[in-house]
Amino acid sequence: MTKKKKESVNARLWRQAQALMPGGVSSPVRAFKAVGGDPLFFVKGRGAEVVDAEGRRFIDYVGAWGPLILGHAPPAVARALRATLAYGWGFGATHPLEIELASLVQDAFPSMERVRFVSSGTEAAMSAVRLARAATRRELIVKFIGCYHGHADGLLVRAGSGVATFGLPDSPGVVKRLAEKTLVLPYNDAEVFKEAMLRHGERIACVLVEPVAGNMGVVPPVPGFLEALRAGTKHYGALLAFDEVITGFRLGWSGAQAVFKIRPDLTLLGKILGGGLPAAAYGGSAHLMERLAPQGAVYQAGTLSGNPLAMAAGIATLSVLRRTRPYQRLARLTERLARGIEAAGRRKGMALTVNRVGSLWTPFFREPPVLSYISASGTNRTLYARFFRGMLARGVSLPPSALEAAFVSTAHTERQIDRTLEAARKVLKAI
Ligand code: KE4
Repeated sequence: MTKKKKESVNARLWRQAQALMPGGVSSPVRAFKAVGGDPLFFVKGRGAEVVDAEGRRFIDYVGAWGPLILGHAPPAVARALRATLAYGWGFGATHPLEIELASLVQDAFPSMERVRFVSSGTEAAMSAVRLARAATRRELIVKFIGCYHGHADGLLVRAGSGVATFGLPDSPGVVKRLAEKTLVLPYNDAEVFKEAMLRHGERIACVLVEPVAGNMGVVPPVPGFLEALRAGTKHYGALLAFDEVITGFRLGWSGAQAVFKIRPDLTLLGKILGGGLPAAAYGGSAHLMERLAPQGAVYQAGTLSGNPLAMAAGIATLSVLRRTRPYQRLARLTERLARGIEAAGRRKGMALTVNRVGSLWTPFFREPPVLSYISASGTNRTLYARFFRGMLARGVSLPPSALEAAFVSTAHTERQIDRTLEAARKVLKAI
């Protein structure tokens, strides 16, 4: 009689989760489908480390997908949350903490003369698009292949057959005639953008872009690309929206728009803005934002918008960032990590390039350069999956998808970077 293998804690949780939630997750990427194996259940985080349900510890480079730039459970944020909890955490009324966070946002992003808080990046993106359509009285929008702005119908759109064609639904349930209102263009191709604006510019309400792409893996803008978007939108009277949900407060205190010196008409924020709690925002000039209800007629609302707990976590997080400006150290740690992984790949004679911008990084298993969705999606996903699983086995948690950004936090130490490189050298040697 073969003894039934005792079910591990993780396996039990995974079985239970799948019986209750579609795919066993609250967001698809968490299911590890792109890398294989059962997902882990992380139950504790401290600094740059997470602990799974079986007590295994990992150096974490996912950071809850970007919000945790200060690492897990930073004391300053924990203190702010405890203090806020004592007074209750929801009133459905404007709260003084919203004023405090909005003023921090304005300090960082002068282009955001008015800020509207929402609870997710998806909400920020869909609302900004609605506002842009109302303000310009135009229907068409532009997004770029490989960029992700949340799952609102009009943004779950993939490129059509041609290079600059109107979109096709990228998910069942997305209505075709809505998808066709979105022009999907190749990221980092200023010439195709210019041609598209020549043809459609007068009908474009807004051009939405990740100023540094993080959702095809990390792909920086090539010189001139963002400038072309700014010039083209200005020329044709379309609005330029920077989706800084990842880059906001990540690339620097004032995000990508300060790094690249481009003032967008609309900015989307999220992730770090809430310090790990549900908060996001969109904003722009007072003249534009005053169109929003209740001042104007453009409707957008949210029960939990401006939630005091999320505001408190955001204020504490941004206050630490504004005071400490940790960006040079973050970039230096990330550069050392990227160079070390590339060197390990070279020793193995492997095509391996690590894109990095500030504390964002992605290993691509292919020859450089990786500056477009076509080149990013050409990464060897099988090798990435083996790398991912090998690193996990050696106590390093990476994004469970080859086309996502990894994140270094202020909690990562030189020693943890060393340990990560030791693990990478062993894994790359073995795969
Ligand atoms: P949320 O609706 O997930 O809060 O934000 C959507 C969004 C908008 N803009 C950018 C640039 C984003 O990266 C995101 C969400 N990012 C993904 C990971 N790349 C979140 C992780 C997930 O989907 O589970």
